[in-house]
Amino acid sequence: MSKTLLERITDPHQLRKLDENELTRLAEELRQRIIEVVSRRGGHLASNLGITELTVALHYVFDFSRDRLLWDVGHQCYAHKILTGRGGRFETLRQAGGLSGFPAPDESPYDLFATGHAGTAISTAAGLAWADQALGRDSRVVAVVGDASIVNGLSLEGINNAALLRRQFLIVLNDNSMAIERTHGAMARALDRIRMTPTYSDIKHSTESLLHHLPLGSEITDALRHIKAGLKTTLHGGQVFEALGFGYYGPVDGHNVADLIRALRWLARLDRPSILHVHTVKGQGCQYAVEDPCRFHSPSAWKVENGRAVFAERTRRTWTQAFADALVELGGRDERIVAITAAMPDGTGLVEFRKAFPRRCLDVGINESHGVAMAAGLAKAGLRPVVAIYSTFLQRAMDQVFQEVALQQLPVLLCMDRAGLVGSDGAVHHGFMDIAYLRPLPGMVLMAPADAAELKAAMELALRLDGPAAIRYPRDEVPGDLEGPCPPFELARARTVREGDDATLLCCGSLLEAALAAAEELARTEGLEVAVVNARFAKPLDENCIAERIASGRPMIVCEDHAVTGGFGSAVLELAAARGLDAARVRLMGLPDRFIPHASRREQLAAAGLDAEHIAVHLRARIRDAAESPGVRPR
Ligand SMILES: Cc1ncc(C[n+]2csc(CCOP(=O)(O)OP(=O)(O)O)c2C)c(N)n1
Repeated sequence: MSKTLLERITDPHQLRKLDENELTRLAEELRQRIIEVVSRRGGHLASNLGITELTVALHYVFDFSRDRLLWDVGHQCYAHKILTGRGGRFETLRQAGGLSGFPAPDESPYDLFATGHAGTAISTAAGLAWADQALGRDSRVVAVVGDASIVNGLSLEGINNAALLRRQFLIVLNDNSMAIERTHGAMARALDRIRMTPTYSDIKHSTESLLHHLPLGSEITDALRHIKAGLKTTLHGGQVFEALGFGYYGPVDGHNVADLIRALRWLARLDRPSILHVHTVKGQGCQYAVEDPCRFHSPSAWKVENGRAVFAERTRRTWTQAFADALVELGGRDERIVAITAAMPDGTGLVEFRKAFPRRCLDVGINESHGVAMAAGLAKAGLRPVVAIYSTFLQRAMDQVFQEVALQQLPVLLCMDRAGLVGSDGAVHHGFMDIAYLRPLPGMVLMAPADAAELKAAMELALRLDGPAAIRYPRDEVPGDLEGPCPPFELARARTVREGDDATLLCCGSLLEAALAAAEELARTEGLEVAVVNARFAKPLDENCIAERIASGRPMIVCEDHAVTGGFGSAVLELAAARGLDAARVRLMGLPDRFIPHASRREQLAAAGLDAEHIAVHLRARIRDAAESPGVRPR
């Protein structure tokens, strides 16, 4: 059987041997391969399907073994991975030990930065361009940025600076008019207007007829200059970029390999910063993904039945759903509540709230710092803003949490989804340090509920406070509710959920279920009685409860789905130091001081020792140590 084009291409240099028809076929084969693997592994689908022709054209025109290619966010790099020698391993996408779903320099020299957060490509590309020029290297630089990411503050900072470069520098604006949902905002409106105008191809054809009337022997470069002039006069949208000092070219049909190659060839030779505006369709070539690009932005595995994608039913509610339900209920009780998302209404669970209260839900685009600063403004004016955000993306807005929110002591509630290990998105998405960066802020109330009822109770308390608060919960299913009714959250009050004299498990957040299982296991197998305390607060601590348990001299293990460095456990040790307590029998279990790669969340928790089994082993060892050396400080 003859090999497919995809099987024949093991190195991007081999693309040059293909003609335009074959390149188009290759783009289609890439698309099919991506659908086949993502439908089994889960991952980013729609954005990757929209960019196969562009990826082929980029690798055809440039030589990225020496030129520089930066993907903004990086979630759209699957075709690039397959073309750069990783096709054979593509099957392992996002699995433990397999390929990452994002650019990964440890996989290939074709991936320059490990990324996953939006808005950075233009800045890093500018740095590379500047350095290459200073070091006398003649590499060409290309940054591919989506229409939603180009409005990110960081992208605009990069554009502002890159425009000053005196050398080739190309930004490819991949415009599919979508972030995860449709994009909003002034830039989206401007890009929409350009969408209404003819494409590069339309203009090229009309320009070509004009060229027939030019004197024979005209150079093709002259012709292209005319095309460019035609584009410039027709499309005022590009004038924004032109005014900033960029050459603007487009829009080009991003699914037409021949047009893309022609435009890229021209731009590769320019010795000034330029922008190529490409129109693509999110989900291209896959009907269900085109029809519902939001659902297929980053789906879990699915099967196709009668042409429709069918997903496995979830047995338990997710934390995101629990948050969504609680917010709708609380929003019904208090009309001052306004919800804010940075381009992630679906992922953060705001869709239901938006349906119920459309005028009280704001999507600010991929602009977390703006979202938080805006929340501060809303709070100052008397509303109760709830910022629904992934822990990892709140990092972007750290300074606004400090200055606009905490320093003013404004009642902004930060609801941090994906706190802790996130599974197959891997190192770039873990919410592993929110406690560490929020804890030093004076007046910040930082809560970690253990089940759905506690999440709602934590939100109720936060919405009664006069100052800032944050609540963290993971990307996971919510555990079954703790026994008995959920007592309301009281500031700095922990909740003891199991009594016992042999040791204490002090747990912050969603690991409580694993901690309880470990305690049950020790009771069942060895008759040991371990107290389990649900801390509820990472700040302010229930100081008396915790200090008493440390002072008892019984072994204590502190568990959290957060970096040990700077986390809840650190706060416990700070308390012990402040009170002059002997903390020799306190042990911290949390995330280690290394980046944790992609795998399932369950695998990651086990690797970090944060599952019931590891907690039980650790607990048993600490109780044994204490029994063997009563009164002696364990080492
Ligand atoms: C700082 C940050 N906020 C939010 C996200 C979540 N996110 C991942 S992809 C995406 C949409 C990106 O849209 P666009 O840049 O237009 O690229 P497309 O997927 O349309 O190709 C979002 C919001 C992120 N990766 N980084």
